Amino acid sequence: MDLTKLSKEVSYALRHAPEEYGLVLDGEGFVPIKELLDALNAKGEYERAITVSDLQEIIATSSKRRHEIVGDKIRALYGHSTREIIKKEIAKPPAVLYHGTTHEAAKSILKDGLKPMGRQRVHLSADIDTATSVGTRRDKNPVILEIEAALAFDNGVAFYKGNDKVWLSDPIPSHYVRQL
Ligand code: HQG
Repeated sequence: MDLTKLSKEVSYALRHAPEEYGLVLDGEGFVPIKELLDALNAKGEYERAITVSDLQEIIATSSKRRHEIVGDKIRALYGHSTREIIKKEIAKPPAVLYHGTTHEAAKSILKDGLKPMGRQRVHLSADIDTATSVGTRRDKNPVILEIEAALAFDNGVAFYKGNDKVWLSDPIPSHYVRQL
């Protein structure tokens, strides 16, 4: 079983295109596991039927905690681009968070601030290593930005927890951002 392919398809369905799978995310981004499995299996693109154990395995073995199972439901923890904004609990962030990006994007961010771009919220990293691996997706020598997260939060910018390494936020004005 190609678990990487499955993980990518689950992310695609739960973050970006639930309607392509006949799924409707609830307010917190959950769908019934059975509906997801039925939709994946109806396409018949895997060597055998996908089971709940396959979903548990991608969650248990992935280096990033992207999905969460609670009871008989599953959701993506971050990354959404669907029109309906997924409800997340506001949480106080640590003093600083990081964002790894390209040289070109960094220039705009230092001028205009961090924007969600194609997703519902800005994505931030809890540490420099995580920000570096996020940035390396697009630039082999990424720029690391440091965000004064607690100060921005105290001044009214909402932050939300994705997982232990990934934080989400509303747009962040540039005066909270500096290049390391
Ligand atoms: C940039 C992956 C110009 C921003 C990762 C980024 C992460 C601006 C791009 C998660 C800008 C958006 C999210 C501005 C922001 N002007 N560019 N004002 N503000 N940007 O992919 O944070 O493996 O939507 O710097 O690891 O790169 O999929 O966000 O380059 O955790 O689980 O706009 O996705 O996780 O790109 O990555 P993205 P991201 P997974």
